[in-house]
Amino acid sequence: MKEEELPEGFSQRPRTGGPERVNPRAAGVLRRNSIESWTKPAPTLYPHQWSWDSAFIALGLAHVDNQRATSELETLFANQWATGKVPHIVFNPEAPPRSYFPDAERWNSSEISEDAPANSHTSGLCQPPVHALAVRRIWETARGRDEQHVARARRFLGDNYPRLYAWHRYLASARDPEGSGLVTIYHPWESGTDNSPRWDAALEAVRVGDLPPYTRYDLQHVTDPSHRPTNEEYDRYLWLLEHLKRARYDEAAIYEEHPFLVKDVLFSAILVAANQALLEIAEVVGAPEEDRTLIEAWIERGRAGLDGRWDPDLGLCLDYDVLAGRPLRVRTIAGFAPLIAGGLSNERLDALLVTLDSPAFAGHEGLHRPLPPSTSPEEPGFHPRSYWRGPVWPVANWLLWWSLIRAGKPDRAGQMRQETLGQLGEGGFAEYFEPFTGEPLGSTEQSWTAAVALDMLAVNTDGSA
Ligand code: 9WN
Repeated sequence: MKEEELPEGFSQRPRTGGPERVNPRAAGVLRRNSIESWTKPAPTLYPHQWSWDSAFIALGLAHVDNQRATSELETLFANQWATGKVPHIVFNPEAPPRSYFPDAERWNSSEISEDAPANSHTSGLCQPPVHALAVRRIWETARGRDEQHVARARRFLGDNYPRLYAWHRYLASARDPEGSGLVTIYHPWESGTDNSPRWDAALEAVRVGDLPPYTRYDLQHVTDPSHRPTNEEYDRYLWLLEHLKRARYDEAAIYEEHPFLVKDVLFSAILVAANQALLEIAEVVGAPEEDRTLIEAWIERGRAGLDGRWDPDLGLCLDYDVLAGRPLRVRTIAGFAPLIAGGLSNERLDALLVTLDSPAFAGHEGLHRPLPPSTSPEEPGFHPRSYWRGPVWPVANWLLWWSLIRAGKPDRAGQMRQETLGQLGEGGFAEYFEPFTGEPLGSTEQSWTAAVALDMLAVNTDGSA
């Protein structure tokens, strides 16, 4: 059942009462953060284009302004590397000086690597591949509208299918030389869950050497520095960047000597879900049969890889430290990866639902709302106010909500939606929320928070748009 139709464009009539009132405000956040063809993740903290933020933003925009949703992704994909990698940041030349660090100069990717786009500046990392999910949403929301809309969306799919395919092929090959079905990340920033305790053990093993001096600018944009990663974490983040530069961003060289190589289960699960979307897109554009066969193989391999990382005692899936040769045994929302990848046995699905509603997550006593903290409050690394160490992230709730619908659990999905929208109605479109008080933290007016609200409001209970 649709809550209600969203009016065209951004100018929407304000509503009152209930979670639905987030709708016009959500569209307003995206409008205010919008810069020509793309959207800043937040007004000041993040002044450039971020990869997975843009994918979520496009997903939300698909319900409001389908054409603007396509330009969001086109802008990002125009900066794809020759290897197929979609960079995690595309730098905005108009951003105020000293507004974000590491900046384009520190990454220096177009100078260092022939694979980087020559006429723009990007980071040398990537982020989880949510993009195909957004492209599919653009198609779903265009279908059934006038011919012009449908034709434009079909063209967009045709133009972007090869880019998506190259992106997924890069992840399935350069990032998985072992053929394990799991993606290797080179930096916690690639996971999108930067300072999660998932990475503590692997990061501790990284010895920081002679690090060129730097100044953090992120701390100017938050009310309390303890919400952001610590200086020690930043030193390690910057040291890993120096390593990547020394390897000239060359995949084989990185794999030889990089001190942080981790199989990320959340990233890998998103790739499986994105490959399912890519299969549907391949169908629409009439892609060659061999592409589809390969995509199907990636899906199967990804699910098998996740299956191999299942921890029956925790009822969760665990990341794997390639260099140390051991699983990273920390309970975080990433552990729900198999739910996102889909195709589960009833037994595995039930086990995941039990964990989700257990005291380790959404069933923890004293939570402001029954929403899963990013890190389990039962973990020693939990911190209720620090970034990915405990706060509730609406974008993570979206991933679980959407996966629950796909898993045939509409009631549990409905509760997740209701609580998430309720939280936003109460605290606004913050980047993340304190799990025990519901206090909004990090950046206010965070674009992807607004975008997932738009999607949650517009999508039917069976997941169709
Ligand atoms: C580093 C933009 C990004 C998100 C990430 C989130 C945070 C950056 C930072 O902000 O990361 O990439 O400076 O902390 O962790 O998921 O894409 O919103």
